[in-house]
Amino acid sequence: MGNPLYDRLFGIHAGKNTPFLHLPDGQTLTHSDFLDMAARIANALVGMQLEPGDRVAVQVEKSPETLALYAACAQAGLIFLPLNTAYTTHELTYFIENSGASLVVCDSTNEAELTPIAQAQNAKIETLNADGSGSLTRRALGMLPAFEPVSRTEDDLAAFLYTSGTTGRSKGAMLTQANLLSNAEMLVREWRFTSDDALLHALPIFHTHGLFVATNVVLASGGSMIFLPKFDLEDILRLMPQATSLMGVPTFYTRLLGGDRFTKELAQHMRLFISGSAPLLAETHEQFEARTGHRILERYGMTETNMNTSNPYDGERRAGTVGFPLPDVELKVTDPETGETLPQGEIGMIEVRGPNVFKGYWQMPEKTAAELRENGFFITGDLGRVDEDGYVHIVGRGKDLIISGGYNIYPKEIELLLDDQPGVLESAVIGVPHPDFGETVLGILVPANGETPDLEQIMQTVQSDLARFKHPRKLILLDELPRNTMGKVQKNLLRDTYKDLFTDG
Ligand code: MLC
Ligand code: AMP
Repeated sequence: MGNPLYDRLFGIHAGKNTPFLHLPDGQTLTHSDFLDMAARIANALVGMQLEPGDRVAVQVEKSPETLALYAACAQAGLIFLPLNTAYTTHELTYFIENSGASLVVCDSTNEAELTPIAQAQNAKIETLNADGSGSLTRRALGMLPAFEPVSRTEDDLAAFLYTSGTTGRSKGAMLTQANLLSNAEMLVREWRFTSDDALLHALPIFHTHGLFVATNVVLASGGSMIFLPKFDLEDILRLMPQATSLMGVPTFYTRLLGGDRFTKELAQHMRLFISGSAPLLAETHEQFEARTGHRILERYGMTETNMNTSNPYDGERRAGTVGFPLPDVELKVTDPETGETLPQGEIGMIEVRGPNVFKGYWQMPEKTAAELRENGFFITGDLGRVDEDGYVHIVGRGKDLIISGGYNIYPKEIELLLDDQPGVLESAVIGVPHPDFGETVLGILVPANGETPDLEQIMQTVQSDLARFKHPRKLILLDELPRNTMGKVQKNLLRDTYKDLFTDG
């Protein structure tokens, strides 16, 4: 029967001694080296009695071994569940419990803290460190570099990615093999990736962008990646002449343009710059073209759907738009109240349908039903319009969401924590413009009658519970929150009041 995900992304490279990963220390791993590593890990996983369909929760640094663990899960029919390395133990506990993970893979430094959480639900725990060392690789070393892929169909689950929600509870988006494959193979064609490409890879690999877009596209095309642990301006400037393409969030591009060492000459060998995960300002697009002669190709996607739209490779890449729906993706703009399709040009809710759209939220049938229509259309929560030439414009969000440096932050999750703090009556968390991250988090607190909340103490609690990127950059005290006649907090007024807090001077 085969295993489509493994066969079409990984297995196609069996025996190839062509480069796959160029590492910062100058080492190169061939496709064949990588597949050997993956097969050893797959043998180790099966040796731990993991069964197809089991979840493997992974919070580790970016390394070739982490990618090999992803390949091993595909090969062994396990569901890969990557987690942001910034998540605290408090946050991880929920993901491990909610997913019912059978194995937790973490950095050695977190092993002691996570062991009781894993044990509480009979999950095994293994370690994998940034340098590739750890108990998982020790087990894998003793294994054979060959593994017969477990039979799977395209409809089988391949990965869970947790995405926060407007209620503050994270939901596990269930992605099938078909979701990942259809998108990867489509993007290879749309963006013209070939085995000659070398992608400068500086994104994290625990989200859609770095894993299912960047990595899967390179795998499906047989190209290579210059595989960097994170975005470091010096590394990017040094290595760009060896690359053909870059995928990044808008912060990558504003940081590149922030100094004068990023020049036309440096970008000369590049074929393609792609941006997504957050809005790229038209101004950045224009500055980039003026500096390098390249027009950034902006695309739009999300955890639940992978990529939905893209600016064209050959035609006009229109600044401030996210391009056209991908060939196998249907996109419509609907009235958020009635769900009726709106006339072309009007602003409404973006809905999408296609082989890229996920299967639903893990064990949350009501949430799935609320966002995924029976006819297959997914209600994205993004507000947009389609212009007369068919380009999709994202004009706002119907969901209360902040995107900071490409990471999604749901205010509700932070408000629930702030509301619980001593001396706090209620809170509102908003996103305000930030020169580096696009948006950043501002917390507004209303003190309980006659009390003065201890802001330092509150920040300490926030730090111990929530990942660093979710922390409010500032807490402000206000006597009351602005409300409309229905009693709803008017966040738009707050956003307007504080819009210059981080951008002035
Ligand atoms: C890091 N910090 C952040 C942050 N990243 N704070 C807010 N928002 C972020 N995105 C924290 C750090 O912990 C640090 O804390 C401080 O802010 C400054 O860090 P830095 O050194 O400037 O950050 P850096 O490590 O350079 O990271 C910035 C970044 C990174 C933009 C390069 O966040 C990044 O790679 N973002 C990409 C996210 C991504 O892949 N999103 C895709 C989601 S998928 P301290 O304590 O030092 O002050 C998706 C679907 C789709 O959305 O369409 O693609
Ligand atoms: P996530 O839930 O992390 O997958 O984030 C998905 C969200 O990021 C989308 O619903 C959009 O709001 C936003 N997004 C992704 N790409 C773009 C883009 N090119 N322009 C504007 N917003 C984007």
